[in-house]
Amino acid sequence: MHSLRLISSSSTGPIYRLIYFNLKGRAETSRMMFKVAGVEFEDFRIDQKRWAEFKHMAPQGILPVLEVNGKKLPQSGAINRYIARELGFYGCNNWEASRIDAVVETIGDCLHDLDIWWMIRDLDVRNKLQKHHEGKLIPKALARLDQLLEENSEGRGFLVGDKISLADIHAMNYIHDYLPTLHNIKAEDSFPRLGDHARRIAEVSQIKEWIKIRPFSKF
Ligand SMILES: N[C@@H](CCC(=O)N[C@@H](CS)C(=O)NCC(=O)O)C(=O)O
Repeated sequence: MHSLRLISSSSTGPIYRLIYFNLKGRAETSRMMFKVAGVEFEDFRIDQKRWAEFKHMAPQGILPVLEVNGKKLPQSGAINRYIARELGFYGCNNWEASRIDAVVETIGDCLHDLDIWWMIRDLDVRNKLQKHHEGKLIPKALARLDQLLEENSEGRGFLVGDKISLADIHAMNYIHDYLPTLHNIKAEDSFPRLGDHARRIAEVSQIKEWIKIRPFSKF
């Protein structure tokens, strides 16, 4: 993305630029970690209509890309973990980091399936897959998340350990945004503990403020 304008920062830390479309999608968890940590980053959004001009500059021809002092990192999972490690959202030890991974992977199972669904053009197949996804896969994934939550402080605190992590923010985005918007599913109807967790995370002051002011996008 070298042709994009240079950014400046008054801080002495790394200069971060997160490049994505005007979507929450695969970048919102990263954005929220920056916000909660109070670390400056450039939230660079490419107009999808102009994507062809920029695509060749993205390392894998896809977004998001995180630039750290001009170096480019692709893949949202890697970006999330990089930010989580740098800014303290990846637990206190290897065990906690791996439990955080377990949460992210549980959500990843659903998102992977969603990717396949998006690509299917045959309406009949698409509807069948959607029914399976919403009727079977999502409830199973929510039950697994609920169990992970219950195993940590009986579900009254965070998903892992005793402070907010990548797991909490990622799960909140999935439950708070993806499920109601894309599937018309309210997790709290069947899993009140998970719904309560998402509500509490969305109430964290920096997240609450960001949700209020962030650029509008449906997904
Ligand atoms: N596994 C990648 C997938 C990235 C991906 O598919 N990004 C989409 C937007 S959500 C994209 O860049 N599409 C444009 C294209 O493929 O040209 C990740 O998680 O970052």
